[in-house]
Amino acid sequence: MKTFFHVQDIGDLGAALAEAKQVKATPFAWKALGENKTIMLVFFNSSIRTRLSSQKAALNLGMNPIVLNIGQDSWKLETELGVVMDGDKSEHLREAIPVIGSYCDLIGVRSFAGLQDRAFDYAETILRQFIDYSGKPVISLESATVHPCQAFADLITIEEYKTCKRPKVVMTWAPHPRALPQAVPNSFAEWMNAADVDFVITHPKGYELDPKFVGPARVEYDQMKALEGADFVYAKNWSCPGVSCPADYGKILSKDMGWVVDEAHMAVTHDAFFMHCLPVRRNMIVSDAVIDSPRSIVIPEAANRVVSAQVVMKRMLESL
Ligand code: AN0
Ligand code: CP
Repeated sequence: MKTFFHVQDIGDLGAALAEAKQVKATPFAWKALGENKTIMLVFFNSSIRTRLSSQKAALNLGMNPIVLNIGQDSWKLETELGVVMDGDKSEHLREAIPVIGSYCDLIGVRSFAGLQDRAFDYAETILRQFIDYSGKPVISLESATVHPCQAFADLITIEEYKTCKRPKVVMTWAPHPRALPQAVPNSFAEWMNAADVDFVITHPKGYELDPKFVGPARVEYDQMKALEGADFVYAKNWSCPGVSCPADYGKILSKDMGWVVDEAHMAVTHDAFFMHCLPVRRNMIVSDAVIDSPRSIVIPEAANRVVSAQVVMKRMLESL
């Protein structure tokens, strides 16, 4: 595997889930695979889970992780081509990426959407440069439009907790005070469409995700109707994807607190499990009662981030 970006990169999902189960049961069985190998984890944005789970996954495989926080302990990097670099950016990605690539065997990159320019974000302009200029396999650790390590961990978690063959999984938008990217809902939709689940997306009008991620999923604008009979409720905020109105890209269109997932919402489900990728704002996205309930699986979901990262790194090491 040379890139981990879309669900297709992992190939057959049944095989990937079986491998995840094996990796979870015997995490240290491939210690020799990563010997004398280095992964560079490049962060343009904050993280707890991605940073720590990626380092842990690398260590489980016997690999050396190095973390680089851009702009804090590195030079500030220019990302756009053709600009006169007379501002605060000291170096261009065009030099920095091949240099980083020369020090490692694999690269992981976290680079959120800027939410200013839809075309720049949806072309994955920064991640593409890492793929093109590093000469090394590249993992998206949440880039402008996707968060595949999260979606893979979510799928592993659903597989572990489901009690019927084809569970109903509902992804619901929820309010948030800041404009957030669409990467998490885009990837979750992409992975759920590829998995054997009954998948429904619910959000207020104007929050339609890009059709290439929605695929054949059902979209239901009535949140309560969508949640009826759900086995899993996956909450997430996202800003306007700018599909029907490009001028609204990255904007907050609603702060309707009626969408906060509380006990009244969970009551119409099939005793659903509650999921969220974290970090989560309590009583904005989900009520204390729901996230503290025994049906909340946000912690095991986060724990599975080590498993998804380890399967991806293992496959990349095997194909070096
Ligand atoms: C980020 C987002 O919504 O994309 C990261 C989630 C994993 N969330 C925040 O910035 C709060
Ligand atoms: N879920 C997730 O990616 O969390 P972090 O932003 O803390 O890495």
